Amino acid sequence: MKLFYSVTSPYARKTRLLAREKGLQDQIEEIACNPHEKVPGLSKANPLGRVPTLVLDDGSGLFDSPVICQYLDSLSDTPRLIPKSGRKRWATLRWEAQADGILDAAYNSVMESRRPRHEQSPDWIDRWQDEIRTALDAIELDMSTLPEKLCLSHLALAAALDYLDFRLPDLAWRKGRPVCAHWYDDFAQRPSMLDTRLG
Ligand SMILES: N[C@@H](CCC(=O)N[C@@H](CS)C(=O)NCC(=O)O)C(=O)O
Repeated sequence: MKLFYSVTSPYARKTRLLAREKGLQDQIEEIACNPHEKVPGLSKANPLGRVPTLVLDDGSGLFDSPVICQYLDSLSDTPRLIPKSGRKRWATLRWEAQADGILDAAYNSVMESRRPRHEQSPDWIDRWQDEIRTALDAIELDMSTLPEKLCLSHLALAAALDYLDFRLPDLAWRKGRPVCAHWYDDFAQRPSMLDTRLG
């Protein structure tokens, strides 16, 4: 398998974290690229030209990051990082969707702020950043529901929080959210996190 990723993509980071936590990294050739440029082989596997894109051994492409996570998780049962059924499964996928929603708002806000100033919409940037703050406040209250056992919920949340540190440090997400901050600072020391640092 081949994984197209970029070193700054938090969505790709989530899939790379999952691959490492499952011990699959030796089965995946990671190809670093810039999806904003022409990348040989990427659009054939993913007509949207985005990362992450996983290319299977038969040449077919899988995207986006939630689909790649489901696929990689299905390859082995030890450890299973997405519960197969029941309430735990939906809770895990909800954590992922919430973290990905934070990423969507953060990514949009970063992209918008890179446009020429006269083309930017401060209203949209405010709206996206408000979404992030509201979601983080909800997460702070929900931290006790994060499962003890490692699963996709943790990986998605960590990928989102680290992206905020990386791209939106002025948002100061830790302020007023001590439970989440304490959890993240500990989680960030995992080898999978250190091995996939954004940059
Ligand atoms: N929902 C997608 C988002 C993927 C995405 O937006 N990736 C960005 C990089 S962080 C990208 O490839 N952007 C290039 C483009 O849109 O042309 C996922 O979860 O994989």
